[in-house]
Amino acid sequence: MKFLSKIDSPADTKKLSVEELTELAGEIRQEIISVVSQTGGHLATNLGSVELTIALHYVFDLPSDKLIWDVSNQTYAHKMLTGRRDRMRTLRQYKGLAGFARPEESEYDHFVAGHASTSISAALGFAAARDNAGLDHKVVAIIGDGALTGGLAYEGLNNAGSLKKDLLVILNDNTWSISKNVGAMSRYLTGIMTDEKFNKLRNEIWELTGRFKRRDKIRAAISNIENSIKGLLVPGMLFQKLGFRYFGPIDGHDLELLIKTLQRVKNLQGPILLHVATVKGKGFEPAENDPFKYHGIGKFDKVTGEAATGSSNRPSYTKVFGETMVELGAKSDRVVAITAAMVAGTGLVKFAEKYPERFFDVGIAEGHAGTFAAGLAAEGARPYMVIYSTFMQRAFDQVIHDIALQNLPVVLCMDRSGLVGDDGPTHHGTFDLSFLPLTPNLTVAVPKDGNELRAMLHHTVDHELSGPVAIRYPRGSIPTDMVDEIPDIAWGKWEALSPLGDVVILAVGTMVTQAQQTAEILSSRGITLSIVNTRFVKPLDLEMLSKVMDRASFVLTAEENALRGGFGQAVADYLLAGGYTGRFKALGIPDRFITHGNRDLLLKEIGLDPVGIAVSVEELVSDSLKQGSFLKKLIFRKNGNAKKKVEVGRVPQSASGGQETR
Ligand SMILES: Cc1ncc(C[n+]2csc(CCOP(=O)(O)OP(=O)(O)O)c2C)c(N)n1
Repeated sequence: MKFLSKIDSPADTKKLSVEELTELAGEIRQEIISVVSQTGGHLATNLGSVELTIALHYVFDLPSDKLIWDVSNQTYAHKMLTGRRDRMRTLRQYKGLAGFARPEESEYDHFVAGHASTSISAALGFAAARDNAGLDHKVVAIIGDGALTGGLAYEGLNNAGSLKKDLLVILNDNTWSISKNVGAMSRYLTGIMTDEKFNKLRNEIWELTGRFKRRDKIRAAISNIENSIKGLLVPGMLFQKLGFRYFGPIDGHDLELLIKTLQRVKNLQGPILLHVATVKGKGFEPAENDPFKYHGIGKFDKVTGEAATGSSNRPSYTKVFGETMVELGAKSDRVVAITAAMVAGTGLVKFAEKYPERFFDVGIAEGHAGTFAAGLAAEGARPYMVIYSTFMQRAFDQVIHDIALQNLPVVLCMDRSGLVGDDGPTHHGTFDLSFLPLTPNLTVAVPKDGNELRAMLHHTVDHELSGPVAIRYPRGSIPTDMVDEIPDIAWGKWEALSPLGDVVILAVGTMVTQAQQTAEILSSRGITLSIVNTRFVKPLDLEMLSKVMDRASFVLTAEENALRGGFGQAVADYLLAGGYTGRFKALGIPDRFITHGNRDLLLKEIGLDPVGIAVSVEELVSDSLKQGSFLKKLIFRKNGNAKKKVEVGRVPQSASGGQETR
C-alpha cells in the first residue's frame, strides 16, 4: 500500500496530490474489501464513500473541525486515515475496533451512532455549543438518502434552518437504504439527480453570476424566477425552503470536484446542504451489482464475492418468522406486515412478494410505523409491526400512546432481541423486556425456539386478541429442529421442562437452552436444576410462580435483557410481596452497555453462558448453606430435599453481573 501505509493522521492525507489521492482511494478500497472479507461488516456503504471521506479529510482540519457520521457504519475509510489502519483486522471483533464511530477509540470520532437519522440534530448541537463558546471550527454531518427517510432528520433540518448556524450537511445519495430506498423523498432526490440538463444550466448560471459584484441580489432574483417557474421541481428547493443553501448534485467519486466543491462551501455561512451522488458498492463488481446483499455481510471470498457458508444447519429465527408470516397471510387477509427499511433483515421478503398490497416498507421510520400500525388496527386490519428490538426503542411512545392506550390488536415482532454480537451496544436488543412490560394492556411473549415462535404467531391470528402482543426472538439459528405440526401452547402459561425441585431457574427465551446446558453441568456436581420456560414475561404465570415459590428454596431468573426493570425484577417483586423465604437471584445484563464481539464471548463476559449460570447457581446455594462443601453435597445429592427456610445471609454481588434480591 504505497500511500495508505504512510498515512497516520489527516495531516498526511493533505500532503498528497489529487492523482495520489486517487491512488489512495484505490488502496483503501482494496483494504476495505480485504478486511471485510475476513471480519464481515458493512461493505457496500464503505466502498461508496471512499472519495467523499478522503475529500473531507483533505479539506477540513480534523479533529478540530468535526465530522458527524450518520449511522456511522460507513467510517472504515475514516478509521484507516485516522491512525487505526493497523487494527482494521480486529474490526467488530471482541476487544477490537468497533464497526461504528466511537469516541473512546479515537479523537477523530466525536459522536456515537448506529441508529439512523441522528447526524443533523447532533451536528446542530455541536454547532450551537461551538457558537456559545465563541469558537469557529466547522461542523459537518454526513447522512445517507436512506437515513433521510427518518423523521428525526427533518426535525434536525427544520431546527437548523431556523437557527441559521454554520453547518454543512452532506447528503450521500446512493439511492439505496439497505434495500432500494423507498418513499416520496427518495423519488424527489432521484428526480433531482436525473434532471441533468437543468442542473447543468443552473450550475453554469451560478458560476457565471459569481463573477458579478451584486451576485447575491442577482442570484436571489434568478432563484425567485426558478421558484415561480418550477416550484418544487427546482433541485433542492425543498431544502432551500427549509432554510438551507442547496448545492449539487455532484459526482461523489470525482475527487477533484469533491475537493473543489468542499473548499467552496466550507467557508459559506449558515446551513448548507451538499448533495453528493455515489454508487453503493463502488469498485467491487459483486457489491455494485447487488448493494443489498453486500450492505452488511459475513465473511466472503474477496475475489468472487461469494459469501462463506454459515456454521449452523438449522434455519434462523428470522427465516422461521418469515415463513410463518406467509402462513398467516394465507389464513387471514386482515394480516398486514410493516417493516421500517428492513424487509430482508426481518425475513419479510416472501410475504412482500406474495401479498404486496398488504406489505408496507415505511422507510427508517419506526415511530411512524407504530402509529401507522395503530391506524390500521383501529380500522380493522391485523398489523404485524416487524422491527428489530433495538429500533423498537424509537417507537416506544407510539407503543404506549397509540397502540396500548387504545388496546389495539397490533402484534409487535422484534427480531435481534438480546445481544446481537458484532454490531455492539448501538444494536443490542437488551431493553425490550424492560420497556415493553411496563406498558398496560400489552402481552409480552418470548419463544424458546422456532416451533414456539410459530405457534405464538399462529395464535395471534387464530384468536381475537384482547390487546397488543409483543413477541421477541433473537438473532441466529433456532436451537431445535422444526416440526410440521404447530405445537399447542397454552397462551399465557409457562412450561415446566422438568419437575419442580428445590433449585429452580425461570428461563426466558434463549436462556432456556443455556439453562439446559447449565443443568447438565450442575448435575455432575450433584445439584438438580429444574427449568421453567417462562415464555410469557407479561403477564407472569402466577399459578406456576406460586408453585415455584412453594416448592423451591432457591429461585433464579435468567434473561438476555437488562436486569433493571426486566423479568427478574418483576419476579422479585412478586416473591417479595408473597413473603418468599427462600433465596433469589436474577441473572441478566448488568447496568452497563455491553461491547461488540462474538455473542458467546459477550455472554461469557457477563456470566450468562452455561458455565457462568452454573457458577451463579452454586454461589446462591452454597452461600446460603454456609456449612461447607461436605454438607452442601450431602443435601443436594438428595435432590431437592433441602429445607425451604434456609439461613438467609447477604450474598455478595457476583462477578457475573447477576443482581440479587431477597
Ligand atoms: C433507526 C434505525 N433503523 C434502522 C436501521 C438499520 N439500517 C442501518 S443502515 C440502513 C440504511 C441506511 O441507508 P443510507 O443512509 O442511505 O446509507 P447507505 O448504507 O446507503 O450508505 C438501515 C435501514 C438503523 N441503523 N437505524
